[in-house]
Amino acid sequence: HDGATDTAKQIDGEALRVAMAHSLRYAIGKDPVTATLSDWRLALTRAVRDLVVDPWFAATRRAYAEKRKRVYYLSMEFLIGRLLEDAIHNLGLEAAAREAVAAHGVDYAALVDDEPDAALGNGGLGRLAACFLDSMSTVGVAAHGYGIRYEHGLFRQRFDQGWQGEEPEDWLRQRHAWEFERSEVAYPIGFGGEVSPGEGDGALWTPSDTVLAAAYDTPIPGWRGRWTNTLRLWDAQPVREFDLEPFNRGDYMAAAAPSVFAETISRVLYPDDTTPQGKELRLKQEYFFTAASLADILRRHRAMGLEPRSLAAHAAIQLNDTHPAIAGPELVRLLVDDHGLDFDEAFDVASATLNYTNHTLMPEALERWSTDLMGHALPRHMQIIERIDTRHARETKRPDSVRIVDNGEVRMGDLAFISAHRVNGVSALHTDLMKQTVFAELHALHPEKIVNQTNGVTPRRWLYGCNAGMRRLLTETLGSEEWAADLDRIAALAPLAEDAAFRERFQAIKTDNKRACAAWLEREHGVSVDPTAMFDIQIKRIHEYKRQLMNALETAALYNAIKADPSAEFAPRVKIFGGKAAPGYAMAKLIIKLINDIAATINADPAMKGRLAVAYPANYNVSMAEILIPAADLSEQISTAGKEASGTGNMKFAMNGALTVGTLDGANVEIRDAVGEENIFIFGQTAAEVLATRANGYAPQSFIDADPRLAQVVEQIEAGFFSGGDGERFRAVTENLRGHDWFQVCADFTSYYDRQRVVDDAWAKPEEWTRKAVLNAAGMGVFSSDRTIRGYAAEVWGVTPAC
Ligand code: 26M
Repeated sequence: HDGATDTAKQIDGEALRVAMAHSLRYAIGKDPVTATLSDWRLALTRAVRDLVVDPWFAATRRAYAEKRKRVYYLSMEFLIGRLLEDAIHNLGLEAAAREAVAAHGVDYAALVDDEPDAALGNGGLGRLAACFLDSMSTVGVAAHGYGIRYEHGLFRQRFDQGWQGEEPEDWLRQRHAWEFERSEVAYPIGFGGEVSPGEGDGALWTPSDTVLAAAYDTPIPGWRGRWTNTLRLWDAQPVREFDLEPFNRGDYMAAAAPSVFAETISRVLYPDDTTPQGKELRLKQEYFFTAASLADILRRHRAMGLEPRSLAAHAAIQLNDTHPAIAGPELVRLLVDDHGLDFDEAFDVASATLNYTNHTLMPEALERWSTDLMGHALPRHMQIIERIDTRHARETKRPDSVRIVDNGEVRMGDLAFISAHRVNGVSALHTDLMKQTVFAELHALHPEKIVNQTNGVTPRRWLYGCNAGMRRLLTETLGSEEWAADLDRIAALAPLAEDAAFRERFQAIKTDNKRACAAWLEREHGVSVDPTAMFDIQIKRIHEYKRQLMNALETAALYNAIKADPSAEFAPRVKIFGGKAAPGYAMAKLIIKLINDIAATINADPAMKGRLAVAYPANYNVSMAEILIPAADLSEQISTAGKEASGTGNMKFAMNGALTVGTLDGANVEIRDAVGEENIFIFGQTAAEVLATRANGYAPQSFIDADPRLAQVVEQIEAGFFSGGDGERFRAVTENLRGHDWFQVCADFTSYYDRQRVVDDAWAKPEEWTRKAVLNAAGMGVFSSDRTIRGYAAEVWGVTPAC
């Protein structure tokens, strides 16, 4: 490809101006005289959406005509962020869009910025699903994403005197201009009730409650419109809007009761991304979207004139973690109870069609449902799960080893594993650890099942879209814009790392991005920072295992060191934190407050001017990441080794020319291999060393005693040094540090602090630093999610991409 087969209609600025005027008037119903910024944004969105429709139909027809095997990506979360600019970039419409918007007298940046950030996900898992949608459309995998159309996405975070507060998010208040409502596509989804025996292996399930799953489609255009897929999100609706009888009596609450129950199911995204609470509503959400998706998949399969037993030849279903793992039993139920297959045939079809991606090894994060709850909400599925368990035990001749149903609980990871054709990890290290730990027994029984597919990120959003300066430099250097769909081409930067003139241009782009970021921090968050200082950034969900606490301790120790010796040479730094804590995760919320207290102390000290500053802008989300990542000099990837399955922020930063300070965890290991170990700052224990430390009776206090810099900071926190003399506030933090320190912050602190001083030394040699930065970007080809999707296509799904 070099643009030759692009199917997106080319349209100039004048034509787009006219299209905008037309949508404003006829789709939005507004006169230009009274149109608000949002009206103009909706008008441009409609005009661009219109241009997506033809390539969308073309891809749909082609998939059908070529009888392409289809991929179905089932995910509780799609953290898609804003879509307008992304679509404009993919379709090559930026110049036209800028011209059209300007012609209407509207500011383009403000218009794009007006779009709500669709936060239908918590973090890495949801954002990965969004990158995969973009890549499946770019490489031409015929795919549907299936998920939930949450009315409220991830909560908005605010800080009240440094404490996290949460507010509901409301992205649908201004209607979602990208979606097409499909009122004709709706499936009844049952819950509860009774099961009576049917013919053969079949049964008759009579649910006690039923809701409707109604489809909303968002087209996902790939690069230059060469392929376009669909994201289908399910909205829960009542089968009947309201009961007329109580309404006529005047009991309006009772009349509305059925719609309240139904609509609750798609009301809100659960804000916890590790500890499943075992809440009934969560199970209902999982079953709701999984059952609707499978009904839709089977309907499409049947509509092509195909038999249910041939499903695996025409469809591959990917389960994004265990959240949709009820797909195994549900597919068996449909095939047995509705289509008359016997149980063994049905299970063979299901387990040839389904695949499962694991995203975490942390035992507390693995989903388990009590058999009582499951048996009550999904009685037929509980029967089928027991039968899958029995069959597996019999077939593997290990009746006592792995059991899906164990101790009154259904273990969803084991269910997903056993129901799947392939099971994958998300980085090489994580995949090895899966084989050695959580799935050791199952792996021994099924040694061909586990495969690795290292995560990636879409270079359209995370380089082309968010970093216009780098985009121009790459396009000029590489000769066309095609690097955005073929990121391996970026390797051609490596020799230019030795070219002083090139380095200067590369560095100038970083400086520009930092200036823009500093202006944004000042404008939106009221913090002023020096754009010539090193921007040292840690942005991700707040979790103990990600060790924002270690970064905060190092920040405080650096502060102490500068105070103790004002003439010492430390690199001037701006430490930037971003991220949300689950509302019920007390320790994570306390760490947020500690970071904010340390920030306030440092920022208020005039001696820190030009030397050290800390910024923690509230409400980190995808749009904020798009500002911070291109401005980063240093990327913090400092999790306890063995805990971060992959990480994907690590890839986004390196792509944008940041150097990484990190542990040998998740994909950091592969990033080191790709950029060379002299171009990354690795520190700390390996995964094996972390286990050995624990096994040898870890005593964090001995590490505190051994490093006076750490001891001083812990004592300061205990004395209330950062909190106006309140020595109680962070007791839970310091007691944990001295006592258990589950994530071995103390064991790695010294190595981290010392590595940061090596980072300081590297910063003092700007030419060397930039050389390393160029080599980081040059090594990132392999971390495009296009590579990841081609890997899934070949090794998991058995499909051939069209592009
Ligand atoms: C489960 C049950 C109830 C409520 C919420 C959940 C839940 C939701 C999200 C559990 C885990 C969730 O996400 C985990 C996650 O984001 N994992 C990250 O996945 C990324 C993509 O593979 C990896 O890069 C990260 O390392 C991994 O932490």
